[in-house]
Amino acid sequence: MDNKEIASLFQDIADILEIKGENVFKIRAYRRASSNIAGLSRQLSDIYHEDPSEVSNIPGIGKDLAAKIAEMVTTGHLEFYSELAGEFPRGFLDLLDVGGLGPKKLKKLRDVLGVENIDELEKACRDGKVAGIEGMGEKTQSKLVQEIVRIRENEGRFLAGTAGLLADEVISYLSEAGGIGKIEKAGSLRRGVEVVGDIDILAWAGEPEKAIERFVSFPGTSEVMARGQTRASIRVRGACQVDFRIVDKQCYGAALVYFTGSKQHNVKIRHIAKKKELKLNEYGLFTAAASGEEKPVAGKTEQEVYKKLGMSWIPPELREDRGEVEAALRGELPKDLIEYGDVRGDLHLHTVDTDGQMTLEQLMRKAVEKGYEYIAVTNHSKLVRIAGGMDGEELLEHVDDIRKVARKFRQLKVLAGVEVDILKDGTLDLEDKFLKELDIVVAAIHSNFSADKETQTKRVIRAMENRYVNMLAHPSGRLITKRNALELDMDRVFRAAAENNVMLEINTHGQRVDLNDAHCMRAKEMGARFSINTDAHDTAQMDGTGLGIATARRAWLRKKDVINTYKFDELKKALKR
Ligand code: DGT
Ligand code: CA
Ligand code: CA
Repeated sequence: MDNKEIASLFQDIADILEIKGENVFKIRAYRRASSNIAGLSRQLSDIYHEDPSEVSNIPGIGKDLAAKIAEMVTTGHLEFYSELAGEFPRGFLDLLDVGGLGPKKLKKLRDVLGVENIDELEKACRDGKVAGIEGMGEKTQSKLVQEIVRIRENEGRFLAGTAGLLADEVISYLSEAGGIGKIEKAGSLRRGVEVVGDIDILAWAGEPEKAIERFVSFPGTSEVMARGQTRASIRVRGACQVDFRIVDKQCYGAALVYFTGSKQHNVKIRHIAKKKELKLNEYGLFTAAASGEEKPVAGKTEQEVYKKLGMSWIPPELREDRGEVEAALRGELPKDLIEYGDVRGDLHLHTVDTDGQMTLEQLMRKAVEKGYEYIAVTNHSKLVRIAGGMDGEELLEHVDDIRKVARKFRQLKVLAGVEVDILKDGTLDLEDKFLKELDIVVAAIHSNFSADKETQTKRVIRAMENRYVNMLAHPSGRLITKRNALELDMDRVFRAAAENNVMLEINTHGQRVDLNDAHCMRAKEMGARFSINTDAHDTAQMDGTGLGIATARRAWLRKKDVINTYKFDELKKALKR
């Protein structure tokens, strides 16, 4: 277990102890330990394996907690937690994931209304019983309903970031065996949707039975849900479903169009085919039966199918029936749509100097490896205590460090920046005299999530009006499976971004994807520009730009809409305020 997981488990324990009504000092000890662990610059497992006695020298970690940490880093498990969790009915502790529902409220809901799971919570809200509880009210109740709606929407669905990695694993497992002609992702995953229902994989193969046999024996398969000669479905690790289909080489393109979807897009192009007296299905494009014998017109490649339908090839991310078919028929698809290789640098990155896991040197080495032209180091400001946020003086020293390390990487331009917190009233967590020393200022909200729409909108706009702010990070504030977006008048936010030349982030973290595609489309209409950033805390996360580019493509963004596709000189100009 890494520090993040251990810190989060200690938080959970504190929550559970609070629900149980245990001693406040004990609860506080877990919270303090959790926050200290989150701020550590070294992994507990490394510390432990070097010298076990060192663990209890960490502030806030006594003998008892040190023993628990030892158990976690050696076994990946904590018996004490399992026992605690076992005292509650199934589904009850899941309620802690409902945004806005801390242990205090949860305890009350259980004591007063007997709520033990999400269904009961939903019923209690809909019956108006929650509003009647002391300290909750109508507003809490309606927020809880919104949270439950979000949770239900995502039930049985998976973050594309996670599903994409699994899909890649399955594909390379299948390819390793040989005998596969072509293989790729289809469905929502290929269209770059941020949350997917399942994984679809399409291939052509010389001996389909063999490929199917290998597929159903993918390590991690917990269930073979369906199995035929050319198609099969498995469930992996008790969670995500993977559909695999094998088609003939001759109709691979038509099948890929069909299984990429979306359904609405398919309906639209089938209709176009009909108008041309053709028939389109997963086997190909044919002359319609009415005109006699069915003859194949196209099918081997997607390009060919679209061409015979009288349009140019449509990028998968656009296939949502949002006007792409009409545009393709007119030959008016965006010509300079952003491409996967277009990003020249990442402008939102964290190091061990606050809550990241990588050193400045590791970050820069990784950036060079990736062929980046520039990067920005943007650690947290002081408000985010749990992340070891810096005050102004600490930040200036950090800037010196950044510049010093950067000298070793001559091929890389390094921007010394900060991710500064937007305070409750829209002022910033650091004074202008510090901000003006930086190459780039990224502003973000990490507190007061529940302010009403007017307050929240004014807060964000005020922050963007600060002349040192260059970018608004994860603007909507949503965490797909954990928290609804902030209440914001997005049109006003986007307009202010355009007017103040503040870039809007497309944060590529799988849990965020923020802004999302619909927001990007709207913001572009209002004249805003964007930056696709990973917000990486370790070097592996720096590889995550793909999901952000997919999102940008889904929003029809062109290269020029996204500033971190610019050459460094142009980037500097774009950041000028
Ligand atoms: P998901 O899995 O819910 O995230 O979304 P998709 O789009 O991946 O949907 P899925 O896995 O059910 O099917 C994959 C593609 O296959 C879908 O995008 C279009 C095609 N498809 C599946 N069923 C139908 C259908 O009944 N009609 C049409 N036109 N296409 C279908
Ligand atoms: Ca799918
Ligand atoms: Ca499917």
